[in-house]
Amino acid sequence: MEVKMITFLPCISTSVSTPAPTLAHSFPRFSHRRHRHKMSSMESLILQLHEISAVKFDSFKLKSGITSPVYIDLRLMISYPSLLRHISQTLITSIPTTTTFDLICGVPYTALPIATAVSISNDIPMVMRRKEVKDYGTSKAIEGNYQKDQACLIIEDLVTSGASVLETAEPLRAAGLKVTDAVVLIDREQGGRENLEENGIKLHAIIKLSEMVRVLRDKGKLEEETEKGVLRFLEENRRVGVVKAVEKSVRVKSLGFEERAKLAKNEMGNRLFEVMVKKESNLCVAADVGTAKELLELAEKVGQEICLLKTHVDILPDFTPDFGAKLRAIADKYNFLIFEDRKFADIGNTVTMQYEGGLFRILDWADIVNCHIISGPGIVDGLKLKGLPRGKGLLLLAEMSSAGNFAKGDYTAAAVKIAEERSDFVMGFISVNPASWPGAPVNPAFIQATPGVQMVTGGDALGQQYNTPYSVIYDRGSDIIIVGRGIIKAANPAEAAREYRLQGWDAYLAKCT
Ligand code: 5BU
Repeated sequence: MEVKMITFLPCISTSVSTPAPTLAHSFPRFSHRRHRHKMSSMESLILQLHEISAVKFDSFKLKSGITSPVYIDLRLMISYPSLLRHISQTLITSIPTTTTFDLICGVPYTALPIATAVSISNDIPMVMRRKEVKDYGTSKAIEGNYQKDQACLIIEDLVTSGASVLETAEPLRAAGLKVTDAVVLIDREQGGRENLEENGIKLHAIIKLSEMVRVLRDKGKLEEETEKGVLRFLEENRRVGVVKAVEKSVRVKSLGFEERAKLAKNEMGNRLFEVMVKKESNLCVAADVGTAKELLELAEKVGQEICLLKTHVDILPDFTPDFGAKLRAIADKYNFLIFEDRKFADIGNTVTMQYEGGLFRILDWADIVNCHIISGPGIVDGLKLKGLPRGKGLLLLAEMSSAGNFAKGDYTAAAVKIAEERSDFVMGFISVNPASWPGAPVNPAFIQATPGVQMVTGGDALGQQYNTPYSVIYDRGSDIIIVGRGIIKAANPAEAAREYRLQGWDAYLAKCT
């Protein structure tokens, strides 16, 4: 492998005032001289980043699908310790003195070494947000020692839309920490500042992408054409970011659950909306426990927090015919509905028997069931034949949460069409990203319920994919979060359910204001 020798420009002095080892850190406000120092430090940083090829100018296809004339890969900085030191010092000294904080947290993964460098050289305690929450051991989303109400500064390497910062802020806030500020090395100026501001986070950026290209052009590192191309790209994409934000606010200012209850044509759909409003809960717990006994105990524990309890009755080895009546009594006591996640998939005639008969007699005790539409609309007609006269409701699987699933595009659109044509029985959908469906927003009479939810994004070893409550409800346009292991494997499921309920409900309220 070719080893490139790089001479670094001198680092800024590391003799910035190290804060006293008390809690609540802040750094002196910049004087004029300090400002000049900051400018030259920024220029030196830009040149160093360019020199190690952390910033490249060409035509790059980004994750979002758009083609960008600039690509930034800050992961490289870990190979250059003096640059990492320089970055961490510049970041921390650029925070205004008015901003105080007790802890810092880097956004995984690229900003973790920066946060660690800041922590060590400034004696500021750090916490770490897990990207994947373990479902064994402590199942903590936040590692490290902290106390409720401490202020935590988020450290990030690069901000585009601000989504990664928000994904880190969310579990920090859920853990009781205050998050009001984030500091970032490079702001791509594509709506991140505005998005974060909307979510109560002030962004402090060291380098703006437009400044970066100007400096590189001034220092003869960039052709005028390239500079112009990048600035044009930024201008166009800045607008895209703003338009998206506007679209979002128009979309989310749609109806609240109270109004939507009136629109629901299915009786159970109407009831579910009303339960949600009454209990201020859009939380469905997926009760995937080992036995019927445990399931009933769990229902008692989380009953007060939920609007729905989701079951997989065929996993319960101790199922007895009185299971339904026992669960019904708990559901009535806490005012939640029962959703058997049966995922019917056969032809109409067969599902009528599977719904009504067999060992489980689902029709007797489940308020809601769901089905695939793989076999065509006849499956819905079959279930409706049995369910409608008894006031039940049906959710169609329009999307799934698992990686590589085939429920997308035309399949999702077909589910919407079938639902529209049978809205007396179909109350809504299992969905993942209904805000992105063609013709969205979907008819608000339908309820959207989304599995694959945990406090942090990630997945399990078998293809499950997790989004956060906020992103599911606010960004992806769903109504109900379906949470299984995030609650049932928690040390205290009742407390975890409460936390998920509050997060889910806050995200819903944010959509309505
Ligand atoms: P988890 O422990 O939060 O991953 O559980 C998710 C639950 O939702 C589990 O009962 C699944 O069977 C269910 N689920 C899902 O995860 N993804 C889907 O697309 C559908 C259901 Br449909």
